[in-house]
Amino acid sequence: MPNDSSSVSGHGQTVCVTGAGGFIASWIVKLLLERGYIVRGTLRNPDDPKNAHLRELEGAQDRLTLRKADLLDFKSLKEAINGCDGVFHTASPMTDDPEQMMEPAVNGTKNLIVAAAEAKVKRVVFTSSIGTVYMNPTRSPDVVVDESCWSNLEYCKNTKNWYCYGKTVAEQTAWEEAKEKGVDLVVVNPVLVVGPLLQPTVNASIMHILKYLTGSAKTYANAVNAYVHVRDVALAHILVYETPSASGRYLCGESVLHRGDVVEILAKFFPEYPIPTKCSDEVKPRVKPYNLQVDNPEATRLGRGVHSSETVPI
Ligand SMILES: NC(=O)c1ccc[n+]([C@@H]2O[C@H](COP(=O)([O-])OP(=O)(O)OC[C@H]3O[C@@H](n4cnc5c(N)ncnc54)[C@H](OP(=O)(O)O)[C@@H]3O)[C@@H](O)[C@H]2O)c1
Ligand SMILES: *[C@@H]1O[C@H](CO)[C@@H](O)[C@H](O)[C@H]1NC(C)=O
Ligand SMILES: CC(=O)N[C@H]1CO[C@H](CO)[C@@H](O)[C@@H]1O
Repeated sequence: MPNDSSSVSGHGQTVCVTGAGGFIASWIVKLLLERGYIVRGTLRNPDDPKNAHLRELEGAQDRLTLRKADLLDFKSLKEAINGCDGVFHTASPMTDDPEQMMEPAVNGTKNLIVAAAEAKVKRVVFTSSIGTVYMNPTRSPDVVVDESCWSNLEYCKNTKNWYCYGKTVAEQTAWEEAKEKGVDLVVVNPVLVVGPLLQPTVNASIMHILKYLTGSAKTYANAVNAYVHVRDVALAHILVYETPSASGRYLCGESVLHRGDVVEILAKFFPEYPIPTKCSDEVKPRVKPYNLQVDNPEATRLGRGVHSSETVPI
């Protein structure tokens, strides 16, 4: 979008993106560079070839620097954030192993907010998840899932859903710490994110689709997920950063699909691939889609629901 007047909205501002080489973060970095921002990306290992794509992005040569930082190393975070106007905190483990999940997600987020407070940044945008919103077995099916919903920690624990547990505690920690330290925090809660990869390595949410194309999944689950395009997620992060009145949480989702619908879409676009046609659960009734709030006026104003030209979920 080089001719778009918004393409220079970031002119002169320096922002930090944590975990810059990840699936979503790489798109955030790309769009920030397109909009004229000076970007500092943090990585645990800047020299790892899996991060080389960042240096190839348009504008990267002049306006992207990569810093080594670990979420559990406060000093490294502080150094990366010092001098920044804003921070996009996207780095997080995506795993159901509680030992790998909790400390980087929770202590790391706390470190990040404290470092942002000390550096007096104008705003922190935190990448949370639908996982902090919808894990609640007592919600009745007709209730609209929106930004007011919170996952039930006991339920996450009992179902060993440590990713949702960790993200929920991390988001709660972010809110508490931001309030205490006077940090302007805005949260984006994406649903399952799909779309083109900028990075060379496969990531967890891409695996969700890829397993149906490679033949490694012989059947599909009797399950429902909400999906959103990665470019829309990246844009939502930037719009909540740029909109002074933005506050609170922003669910970022487009459609709610049964896995049967997903494999049908894939089969239409990729008939040559071994896409499963059978559900793994032929006994229970087909799980019903949940009622996701995708078009509240505030978020629409911020550009959520901006549809990309590429809507194929791969
Ligand atoms: N993909 C989805 O469907 C989805 C949906 C909702 C929310 N989210 C959230 O979006 C964010 C990014 O997800 P993604 O899909 O882009 O995942 P991803 O590609 O796996 O990226 C995650 C990034 O976090 C970094 N990271 C992981 N553990 C870390 C640690 N201990 N210290 C420092 N950095 C660490 C990784 O850096 P290294 O290269 O150093 O490993 C990686 O760059 C996460 O916060 C995730 O919870 C994702
Ligand atoms: C993480 O935070 C908990 C609770 O504040 C603390 O007990 C633990 O030592 C911290 N871990 C690290 C690695 O900082
Ligand atoms: C499932 C999977 O392959 N996850 C990978 C997602 O990407 C990060 C690095 O960006 C890897 O560390 C994960 O193993």
